Amino acid sequence: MENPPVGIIMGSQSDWATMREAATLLDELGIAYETKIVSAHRTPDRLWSYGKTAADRGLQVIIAGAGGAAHLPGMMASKTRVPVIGVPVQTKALSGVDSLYSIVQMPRGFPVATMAIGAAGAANAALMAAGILALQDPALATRLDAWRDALSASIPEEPSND
Ligand code: RP5
Repeated sequence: MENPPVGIIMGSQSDWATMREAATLLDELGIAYETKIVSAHRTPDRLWSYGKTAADRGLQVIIAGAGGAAHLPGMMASKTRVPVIGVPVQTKALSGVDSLYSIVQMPRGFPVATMAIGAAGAANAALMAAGILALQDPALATRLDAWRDALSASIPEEPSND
């Protein structure tokens, strides 16, 4: 799709193993997206131009994952009014608490909707994006409701010994 509604961006190729969880869920829900490596530290000009053009290109939600000194989601939020959902990538040294703290504590005026650390956070970022888009898209709302119902139905009422 030429102008997808969702952008999945990440600070490094090494983040893709985590951010793929978001992509997989968007695929399941039939939501088009683009994926880009955009580093706040290594490619600041790329970050600048991505943020500057995001709204005009038709992006409606940006999912931004980064680890360590994870400035990407916050910097992106400072460059665009398109809602940014931040995913703290789990790190080896500090288990992703560094990523979480780098993303979550934004100053007033430039919010980042921060998810859980790691794969669950990436998946939830996609579901959050779906919920936002579903506000204006009844067919997507139906698919999202069905996805949620299926998840609920898959949870057994009692624990098993297997
Ligand atoms: C961050 O540094 C990236 O988001 C990544 O999580 C972390 C490590 O990057 P690599 O050294 O693996 O490229 O900018």
